[in-house]
Amino acid sequence: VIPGWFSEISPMWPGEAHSLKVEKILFQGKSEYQNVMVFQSSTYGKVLVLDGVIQVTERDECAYQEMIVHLPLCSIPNPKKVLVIGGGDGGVLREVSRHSSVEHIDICEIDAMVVDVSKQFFPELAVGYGDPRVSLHVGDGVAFLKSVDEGTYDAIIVDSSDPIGPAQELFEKPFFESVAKALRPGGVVCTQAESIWLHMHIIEDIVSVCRQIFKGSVNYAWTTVPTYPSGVIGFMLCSTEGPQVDFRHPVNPIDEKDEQSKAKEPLKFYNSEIHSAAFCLPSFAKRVIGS
Ligand code: AAT
Repeated sequence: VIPGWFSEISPMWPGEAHSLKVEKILFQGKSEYQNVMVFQSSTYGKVLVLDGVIQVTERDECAYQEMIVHLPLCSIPNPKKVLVIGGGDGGVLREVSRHSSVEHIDICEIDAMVVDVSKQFFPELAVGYGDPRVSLHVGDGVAFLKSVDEGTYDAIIVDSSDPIGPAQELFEKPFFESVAKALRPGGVVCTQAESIWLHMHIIEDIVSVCRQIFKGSVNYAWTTVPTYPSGVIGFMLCSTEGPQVDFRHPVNPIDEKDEQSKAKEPLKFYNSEIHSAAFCLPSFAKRVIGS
């Protein structure tokens, strides 16, 4: 450990630890679920850390939040009801609200401290809570989904932390079964699905579970996020039986009109070309995941 630097150390990426220079620690607390820390870094803006793992930095959050939202929502016509699991910082909400077809957004985040800290230190993420279509539910995503009526959502976005700690069950088969039930026919889910450089075994398990459960499409996509372990992170995208979804060819491009009507900052990362490109996998990953 280098004095004055934050190093991200975890058994999920043994033998390596990405480090950021710390200018100032802004918040340290312990919630019912995890240790919460916010610091000002020298080169990535403010950083949110949960149990020692980087969740968001101001500089590169766009690459993750825009992709985890627009990959699923641009793949179906007219998404109306959307559920977000995790994502307490509000960044995913900010992106969902760019879609003018959306009528209602539920978010189920387990940790109220993440929501409060984001409102205090990350106004550009927490701005997502200002949309009147949003309802916040503080609780476990697994339990929340069990209480949802069948066929409720057009899209479910699982913006979850890593499978050590409160997010563990969000990577398991029963959870994916309840996701599939909560979706309408031809509805879509996009889940945080770790790194092809570090977690091929986890990805392989998720893919095999999803192939059993989702009778529409099952695809893996990825993006670059410099402050996530190995600098890349992926998403599992699946659709339920019903109207066919071709994730590689977005049918609902996000256009200027949608963005301007909400007076938002323009998209920084996502566009239709990067959408299609995100599904092209390196050969070593393609061999395990399939196409
Ligand atoms: N958009 C920021 C990226 C995240 S945040 C993940 C969120 O999931 C956290 O706020 C955490 O409190 C919440 N969470 C964890 N478990 C549950 C659960 N069971 N139900 C609801 N919310 C939960 C992801 C960062 C990825 C890091 C990659 N190394």
